[in-house]
Amino acid sequence: MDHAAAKDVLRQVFGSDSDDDDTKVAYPGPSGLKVVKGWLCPYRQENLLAAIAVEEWFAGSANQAMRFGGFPAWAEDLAEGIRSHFDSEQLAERQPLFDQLIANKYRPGEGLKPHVDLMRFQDGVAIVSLQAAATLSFTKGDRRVNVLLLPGDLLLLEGEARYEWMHGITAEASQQWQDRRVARGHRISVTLRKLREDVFNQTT
Ligand SMILES: O=C(O)CCC(=O)C(=O)O
Repeated sequence: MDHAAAKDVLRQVFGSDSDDDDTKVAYPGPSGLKVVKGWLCPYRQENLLAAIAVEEWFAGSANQAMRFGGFPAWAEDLAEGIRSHFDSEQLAERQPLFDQLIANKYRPGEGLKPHVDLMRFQDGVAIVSLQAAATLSFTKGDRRVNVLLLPGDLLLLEGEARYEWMHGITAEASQQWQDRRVARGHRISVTLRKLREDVFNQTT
């Protein structure tokens, strides 16, 4: 997404194209849920999308790609950039920080079933959001917290947010977020996780 397109998304969602808010947002609700808004500038988003395109993961009708270990160099760089944003010291020092990558491609209106990430993965999950806005809904019983993700945002899940709340995306052409509808576009996300050591040892 070029800079003008990124500003269009911001204008559409916020009625303003100001993109200088790079604060880390902690949401009421699940502890351990954090969004680093505008983590990737439009230039870096563009480079990341170009690197993903080179992988040809989404050739044909594929809408998901999964890699274990042996990340391409761009994904190693991406992972290292995330490290300092985790709160726990253990995550800040984990080597490697991640060994599994999933890239998901959503067409406008496509959703993601609410789920808790599989227990075979350790704590500390990161999701990089690209190309279009989407609202990720976190639910626990009758509690619900909607998190708007814009292109370039980084979502971090630790502790309660990772283990006790489900997250998913409603399958709607536009989603309600606060007092407005946010149109869905073609979106790509990159999820990074690390297998538990005991699971890793069984599979290698
Ligand atoms: O696309 C997203 O933002 C969420 C991805 C996700 O939850 C997953 O890959 O398990």
